[in-house]
Amino acid sequence: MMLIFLLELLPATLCLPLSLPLDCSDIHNHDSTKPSGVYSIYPGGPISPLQVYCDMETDGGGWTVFQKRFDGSVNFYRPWDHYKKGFGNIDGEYWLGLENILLLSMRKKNELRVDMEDWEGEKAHAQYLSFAVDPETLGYALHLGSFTDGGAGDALKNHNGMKFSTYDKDQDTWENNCARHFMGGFWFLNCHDANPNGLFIPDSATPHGPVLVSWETWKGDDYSLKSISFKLRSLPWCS
Ligand SMILES: [Ca+2]
Repeated sequence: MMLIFLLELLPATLCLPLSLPLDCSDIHNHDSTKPSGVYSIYPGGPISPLQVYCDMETDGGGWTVFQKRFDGSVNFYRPWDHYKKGFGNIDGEYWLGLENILLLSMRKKNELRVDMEDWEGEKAHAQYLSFAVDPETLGYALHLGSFTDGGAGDALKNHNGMKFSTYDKDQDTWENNCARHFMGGFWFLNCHDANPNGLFIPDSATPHGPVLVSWETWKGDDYSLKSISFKLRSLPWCS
């Protein structure tokens, strides 16, 4: 028991040969031929495996996916407790959970990439040099580093520094409730330039207003994206 306890206390910055991966980067760095798919990672220590989808293809691979939408099979209009713990299907659509995202952002320095696709098959992405969230007591506030444009534009610019909100936990800067109004949990301000956890509408031609899965700087806030995914990649720490 004591050994397990001590292992959990080991900081990730000690460059020991790791038998258990903290994230998808560790898996990829150990064996770069591993395909994209579901893997177990251990950001919470050796007795707390976490199933996650690893993107091993995009821009060299090694991405830990924490949000994924592409078929509308999972309801994202959920309460705080669900957004905290995570929900959905790891081999389908899911939200990894704010506690898990916090663990990942505490263990190493990470970059963020958001990949998206429209209904004509066009793709774009946005990338941020760093990504971190605060603990729950500080509202899981979002902290993003410098932006690199992959054609999608910087729709998270105004979300930087915001706390996370759900319909039953309003931490936005609007007098009303953004999460309730725009049908999903996110780092809302008053309210959004991106609504990745909003309503998934398979028909992009049907106008529903800004409750849709949207990225305003690419397609506007009344275009429902065909897919979107948020992924983290840790920076090398033993080079
Ligand atoms: Ca409010």
